[in-house]
Amino acid sequence: PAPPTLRAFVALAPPDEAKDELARALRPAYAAHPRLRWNRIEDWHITLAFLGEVPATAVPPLHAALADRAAGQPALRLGLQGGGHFDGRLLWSGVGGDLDGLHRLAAEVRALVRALGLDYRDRPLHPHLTLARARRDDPTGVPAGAAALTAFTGRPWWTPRLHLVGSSALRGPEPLRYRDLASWPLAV
Ligand code: 2AM
Repeated sequence: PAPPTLRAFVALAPPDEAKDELARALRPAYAAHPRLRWNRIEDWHITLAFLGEVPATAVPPLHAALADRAAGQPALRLGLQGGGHFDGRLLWSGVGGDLDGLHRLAAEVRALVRALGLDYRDRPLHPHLTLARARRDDPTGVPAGAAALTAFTGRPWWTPRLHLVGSSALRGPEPLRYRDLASWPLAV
C-alpha cells in the first residue's frame, strides 16, 4: 500500500471580525447567486504555499520549521479589499495592506518547504481569498459576484497566526473542506 500522505497548504486566515464584515458585504451576492459553490466562511484563508501531498514522515520537521518561521515573523497588517475572478470560474476577494511583507513571508515559507525536500509545484503568488466556484452550467454568477466586490474595502487587521491546513481529498459537487492541522502565533 502507498504510504500515508496528507494534502496540505500553508495559509493566513483573517480574524472573525474581518470575515463577518466581508460576509455582510456578500449577502446580496449570496442571495443573487445561490447556485455558486460558496466556500464555508470557516474555511476562508489566504494561501501562502500549496504543499500537495505531504508524506507523514515530513510532518514533524514541517511543523518545527513553520513554528520557527512564525516565531520570527512580525504580525502583518492586512485587509480584505476588492475582488475578481479567475476565468469566470473562481470568485476571490483581494488582499491589501502589507503585500510586500506577505510576499516575503510566502517566499520564505516556500523556501523552507523546498529545503525539507517536499515535492511540490506551486503557482506564482497572487494573494487572494477564494469565495466561490462556478458550476459548469452557471457562467454568470462569478463575474457578477466579482463586480459586486470591487467597491468593498474591509477594515485592516493584524494577522494573528500562521496555519497549516489540510484539504480533504474528496472531490465532487460540494466545495472542498479544510481543517486546521496546526497553527502558530506570529511574533507581536
Ligand atoms: P485557490 O484558493 O485559488 O483554489 C487549497 O487547495 C489551497 O491551495 C487553495 O487556496 C488553492 O488556491 C491553493 N493552491 C495553490 N496552488 C495550488 C495547486 N497547484 N493545486 C491546488 N491548490 C492550490
